[in-house]
Order: sequence, then structure tokens, then C-alpha cells
Amino acid sequence: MDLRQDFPLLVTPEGKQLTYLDSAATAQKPELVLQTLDHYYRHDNANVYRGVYSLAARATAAFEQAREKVASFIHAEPDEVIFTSGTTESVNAVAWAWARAELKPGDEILTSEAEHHSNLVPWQEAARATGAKLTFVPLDEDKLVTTEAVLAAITPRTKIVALAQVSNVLGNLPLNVAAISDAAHRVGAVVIVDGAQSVPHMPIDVHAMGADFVAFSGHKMMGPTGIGVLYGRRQMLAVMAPFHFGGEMISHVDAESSTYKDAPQKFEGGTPPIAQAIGLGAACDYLERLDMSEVMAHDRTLGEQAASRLRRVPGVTVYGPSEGRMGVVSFNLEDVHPHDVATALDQQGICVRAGHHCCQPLMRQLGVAATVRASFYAYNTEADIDKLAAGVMSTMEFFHHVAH
Ligand code: C6P
Repeated sequence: MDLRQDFPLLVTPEGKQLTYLDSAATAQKPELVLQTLDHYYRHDNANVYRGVYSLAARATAAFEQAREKVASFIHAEPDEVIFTSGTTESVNAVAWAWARAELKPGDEILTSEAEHHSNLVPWQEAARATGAKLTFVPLDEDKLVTTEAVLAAITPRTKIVALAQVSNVLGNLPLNVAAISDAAHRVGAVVIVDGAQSVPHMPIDVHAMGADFVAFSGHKMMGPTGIGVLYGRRQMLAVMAPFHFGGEMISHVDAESSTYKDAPQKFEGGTPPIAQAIGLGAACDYLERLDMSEVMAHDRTLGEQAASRLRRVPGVTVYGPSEGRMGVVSFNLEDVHPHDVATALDQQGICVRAGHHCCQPLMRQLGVAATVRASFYAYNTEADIDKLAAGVMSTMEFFHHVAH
């Protein structure tokens, strides 16, 4: 597929192409999303739930329709979709509102050293607040979390399993969440999936996955920034306390106490990110038209091709799975700082990320301070890999020439 024409930022008016290889950080936005945002602000903008006039009713209908689109995208029911500001807020919501109420000293929170800080630090804080203990899935020789290792690490004391389905650094093939959820539920544990790098890139059926919570970000799936989702199983949302208190989440307020609405409204106090949710709905429409099985196959092919091309460059180390990966490839050039690599590639019109990718414990496990990371999405093509491989080769030659 070549979708570049749908993404204004990727092609300049003069026809110059940008090789954008940082979709794991944030994805570019198609015309459909941009036009939907523009249309909303020009024609439908009003606060939701509050007004009785027809403009407000239109805004409310568009907002709730966006919830239905997101629900259908992940095969959930609309009342299981809570709008948040992103994956980080979604994980924090569970760590604050559910975990602090449920955890006791000695309980175990099973996570891993390969997690993004957003799915590690909230659990460190929850453990500190409750006396629960963090336990870590042992990583395999490629520093990957495997489904088998997760299953083996679940104990009768495990109360929460909190793992990324796909790593933002290593691009492993998705964990088998259904098997993990089965094993966790057998010991009475709940499962929260960090879907930041999986939901945008593969077909998702949250009910088939069996997880209790799934967190993801709109901006990584071609939607706007400032919008994310916490999917919660209906039974979990019924018992979980609200985490934001204020307007529109209440059913009755007295001077001294209040009662709250049912999910999802009880979790969405205050004016929600209305335009962003509607923009995310448009992103779901766009991705569904592409077909998520096709998107996954495309991203996987590019990730695997890029890894094998980069491995052939002398002096390049590629991290992650030796076979089979999603569209995320982290690598380093011998004796060249990752930031220098990213700067050199930028001069050739190639955008990659360099750094610890908010995964400092994983960097320690890999024995490096940082990596360069190229990440792919539906709008990337094999030509982008050619440019990346040539860019890496010339960067290597330049630095080694300078060094000698
Ligand atoms: N990773 C990256 O370049 P937010 O920032 O809330 O939208 O997403 C946080 C997050 C959580 N989990 C995983 C696996 C992630 O990849 C991210 C975001 C970006 O890798 C920015 S650090």
C-alpha cells in the first residue's frame, strides 16, 4: 500500500518526501482526521451533556459516536471505553483507583524490566502505597518478555499482571494475552495490558483477549494528541472508584457527599477531550478501511526487512527478536553515539528516535545507555527502508572515516 498522499506532512507541496520512521513515538495524521477536527470546530463545537440547544446535542452525539467507533475498533461495548489523555493516564487510573483499593501487603504486582516507564513507575508507587511487592518476568536472552515466561512467573500471590503487549524498543510479536489472562484469572489476579504499541498495529478483540484493562493512546494510531483510552471489563468498572471528581460524573451532590454515575461517565469528570475523541473516531474509521490485518502484515514486513538490512551493515547491532517482529527496530552503530546517528539521518530527511525511549531498566538489561529506533506504520514503504539502510551506511562511513 502507498498511502502517502493521505498524509499532508509526509509530502511537501514541492513533492519532496519525508522519511518518517518515528511512529512509535507518534503517528502522522491522515486528511480524514484533520478534516474531521476542522469540521468539528467549525460546525459542531459545544460542550457535551450540558446544553439543551441543538448545537450541543450535535456535539454530544458526535462524541458518543466516537466512543462507539473506538469500542467497535477493539470489539468492546461503548460503556467499557473510558476516554483519558493517553496510555499514561489510563495506567495511572488503574494504579490509583483500582490497585490502591485492592492491594494488601505481600500481594504481588507482576511486571517486567522491559516496560515503558508509564507501565512501571505507577506500579512502583502503588506498591509503595500498599505494601505490595513488584515481581519481574525474567527476560529471555534477547531481553524479551515471552508468554511462557509470564505464565511461569504467575504465583498464587499475584494480584496484578501489568505488561506491554508489544515493546516500544524491541518490537516483539504480541504476547498471547488470552493465555496470560486465563492463568492470571485462575489465581484471582487482574490483567492490565499496555496496548500503546499493539492496538495501533494489529486487530484487537479485547473480549477474546480476556484482559481486565487495556490502555492505549490515540496519537499513536493516527488520532490527535490528548486522547487515549482505558478499556475496562464491565465488572471491573462497576467496582472501580472514580479517579477524577467534578462536573458531569455525579448523579447527586449534597454539601457533604455525592453519588456518582455509572461507567463510563463516572470516570470522565470535567469537560472531556471532545474534539480529540471525535478525531480518534475518524482515525478508527481510516484504519478500519485499511483493514488491521493488512496493517499488521505490512508493519511486520517492514520491521523484519529493516532489521535484516541493518544487520548486514558491518558494525551495526540490532536489538530484539532474531526472527519475527512488529515494525519497531532498535539498533546501534559501533562507537557512534545514537544521538549523532539520529542527527546524521535527520540531515538526510530521515526521522528516527534516539535515546532510552522511556525504558531505562531495559537499556540497563541491554547493556547500553541508548539506542537508535526506527518504527514503521501503514504509510511507510520499502523505499523508506532503502533510505534508512543507505543513511546508516553513510553515517557509519563518515564517523569511522573521521575517527581514523
Ligand atoms: N512511547 C515512544 O517513543 P503516552 O505518552 O501516554 O501516549 O504513551 C506512553 C507509552 C506507554 N507504553 C508504551 C509501550 C509506549 O510506547 C508509550 C509511549 C513513546 O516509545 C513515547 S516515550
